[in-house]
Order: sequence, then C-alpha cells, then structure tokens
Amino acid sequence: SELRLRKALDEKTPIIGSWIQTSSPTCAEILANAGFSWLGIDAEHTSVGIQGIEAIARAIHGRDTALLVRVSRADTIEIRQCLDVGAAGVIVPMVETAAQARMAVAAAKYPPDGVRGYCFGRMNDWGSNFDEYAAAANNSVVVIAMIETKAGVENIDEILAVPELDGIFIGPYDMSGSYGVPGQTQHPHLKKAYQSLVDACRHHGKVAGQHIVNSTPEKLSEAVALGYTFICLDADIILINQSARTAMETARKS
Ligand code: 3PY
Ligand code: MG
Repeated sequence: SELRLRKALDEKTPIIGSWIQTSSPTCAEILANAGFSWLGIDAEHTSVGIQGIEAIARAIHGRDTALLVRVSRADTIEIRQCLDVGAAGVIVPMVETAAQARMAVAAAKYPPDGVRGYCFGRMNDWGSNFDEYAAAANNSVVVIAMIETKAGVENIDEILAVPELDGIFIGPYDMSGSYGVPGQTQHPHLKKAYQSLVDACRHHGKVAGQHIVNSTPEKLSEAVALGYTFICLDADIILINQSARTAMETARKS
C-alpha cells in the first residue's frame, strides 16, 4: 500500500484518497474496502488521538490503502508516533517557509536525513522487521506540506526546493481567511493562488493536492484537468452525513 502511494506520487498519476475525522476503525475499514488509495486522518482538528490512529492502522492493514495523518504541526514526537503506529506519511499544516518544511521532513526521516528516533513498533512488526524497515523508511515515508496562507503561496518556490518534500496539499478554508475573504474558497484571488501552486509543483516535479468536498464527477475532472494528482474526496463524516440525510428525505417523501 505504501508502495502504491509512493509510485503514484513519483509518477504524478492521479491518486484518490479520502479523509477521516472519526476514530472509528469500522468507518476506516469501509473506506479502505471501497478502494481509496490513501486515507488521511485529521489529527489537527479532531479528537482522533494516537490510539485512534493505531486502531485505524490495524483496521486497514493488508488493504491497498496507505494511511496518512494530518498532524497538528511539525512536531518531532507527534510525527514519529504517527509513523511508528503504521502511518505511511504525514500531512503537515500551515507550512509557510522552507525552514518549516525542512523541520517536517527532518521529523519524518531517520539520521542522517533527519532526527526521527528508532524503536520497536507496529511499523516494523514490533522489531521483527527492524533493519528492513529502517533501510527503506526514509525513501518510503511521505511528507506533504499544507499550503494554506498567503505567506505559504509567496514562499512556494523555496518550500518546494526542500528535496525530500513530496508535495503540497492546499487548505482552501484557511487560505480564504489568510487572503481576507473568509469562506470564499473560490474567490478569484484564491483561484489564482491555487493555480500558481499547481504550476510551481509541476516546475519542481512535486505533487499538488486538493480536497474536493461534496464531490461530483465534474469537480473531480476539473481538478485533474487543473493538474492536481493528489486528490482527496470528501470525508467519513461528509459521506455518512449525506447518505443519512438522503435516506431520511426519501423516507419522508414516501
Ligand atoms: C483548510 O481548508 O484550511 C484545511 O485545512 C482543509 O483540510
Ligand atoms: Mg487548515
């Protein structure tokens, strides 16, 4: 599963994931079985803690679905804990400078590339796979920077120049706040900023990611046409919310 994610990121072929905001291993298993290539647990804005992340990693183990965690910040301990329980990589919010991108990468990589600490953990089968995992991890672990402020857009070239950074993921809501048009995620200034990010990624050979909320086939084709290859469709809470409301609407009408 990590390999499929890494391959898609390297080849810049569109790869479709979804988002997890609940700590339910059952919901995560359903999403994995539905065929998403990756699932991103939101540990920045939700109550899903490290035990929830570990439970979800177990629930989707053996599927062709890589687990990513949107951590709360570029913290070395938080990032290593996510990787040690089995995440294939991290999505780091609010990256605005190359220094912050370097910190994120360093937290996720073993020496000499970074400062990640060694341990026996889920990721190396509790030590049984210690040497193999340690040898492969710096290559396989994925680090994505969220660009969600005007400063991040302005510094995108220096951020993408950090060699081990795999790409970026846009945070449209925080971006709209940063541009002084809160909630207007499709404001012309934002659309221009998004396109400059996608162009910069193409120039640096990195992936550009976008979250499509209330997804439709049209929104997905538009994202692919614009050059996004790391695509997130909806979220566990959105999918269940929509289905529940649709079911009740239908029931009320019948
Ligand atoms: C944002 O839009 O700010 C996000 O972080 C979306 O995940
Ligand atoms: Mg955000």
